[in-house]
Amino acid sequence: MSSRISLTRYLVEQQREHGHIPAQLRLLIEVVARACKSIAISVNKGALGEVLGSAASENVQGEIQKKLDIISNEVLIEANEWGGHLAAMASEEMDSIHVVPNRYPQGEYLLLFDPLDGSSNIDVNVSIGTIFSVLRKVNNQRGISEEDFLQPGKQQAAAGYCVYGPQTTLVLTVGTGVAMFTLDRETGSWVLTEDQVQIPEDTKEFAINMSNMRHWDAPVKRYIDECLQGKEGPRGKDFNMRWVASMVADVHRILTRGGVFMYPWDKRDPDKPGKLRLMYEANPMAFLVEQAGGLATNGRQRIMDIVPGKLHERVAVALGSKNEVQRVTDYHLSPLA
Ligand code: P6P
Repeated sequence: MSSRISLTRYLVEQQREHGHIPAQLRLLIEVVARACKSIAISVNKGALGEVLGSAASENVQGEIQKKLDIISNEVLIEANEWGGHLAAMASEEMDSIHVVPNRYPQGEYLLLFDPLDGSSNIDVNVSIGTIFSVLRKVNNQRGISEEDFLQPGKQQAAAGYCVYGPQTTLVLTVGTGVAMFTLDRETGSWVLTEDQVQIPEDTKEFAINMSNMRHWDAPVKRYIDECLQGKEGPRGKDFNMRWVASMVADVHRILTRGGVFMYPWDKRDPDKPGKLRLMYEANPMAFLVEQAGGLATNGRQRIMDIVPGKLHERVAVALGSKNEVQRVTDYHLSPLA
């Protein structure tokens, strides 16, 4: 069996080859990876761990928090506070940023995360995941504030997710391609199982919540309708549909075999650009998808070019196989006469 490459060795070799991973960033990634292992253990216990069901609280999004949402958030906060690699953290589950307490040294990075994405799937034993995004602290003059986080996704230093599914898999980019690490439960180590992941430019598989069709705007309706017409229609091929309702699981499938994922604007909430969050869902996934040769737009512009106005900003998302996302974007930019 070829020698197994651990996460640590991968990061050391990326640093050697690209001079791309300063020690603080390497520590950050290893700490987050270790926190994901702890979360995986809690998730895998399910009913045996008394961690299923809802907590008696809501998050800033107005969503009922699951017990595991809160547990996962606390695991990530506690794992990252003391290391000296971070200045502050932001989470889907917290109204405002969490600045590293004065008793610990402050570092160069900002960490954002959705500690447990897809949590509506927890109680029904369907894959869920942790999504994280890493930014650099750009203003060294003063204390950290929310404004320091409001950077476009193209400024991310690293991004990734951990999917808690049949396998527990960590997927990571530091800007030199996408690598996948599978958790070896016997040794507790992350083992490199895919490197330089590439998304096929074409696909026959789309992921969207079809029950929202009546709420979509015309370009999205046109794109999906053409897919549904199959080989007799303008696309000249039949399409398949998947919707896990867990972004991590849908994106992992797309990174693995191609596809297009969409959560578009819809008229139920016309003032909201979309359901998904820019900073800790769309941006990290967009970084990964682009690093794997795909595209990620909000229907009109590259997601990673969007300058955020607020921490919990939402965005419409179309990401995945390059030629399909380009088509969706073209339909938005040059609608039928
Ligand atoms: P719906 C999970 O709540 C999430 O944020 C994403 O992981 C997922 O893609 C989407 O929402 C599912 O939304 O409306 O289909 O339940």
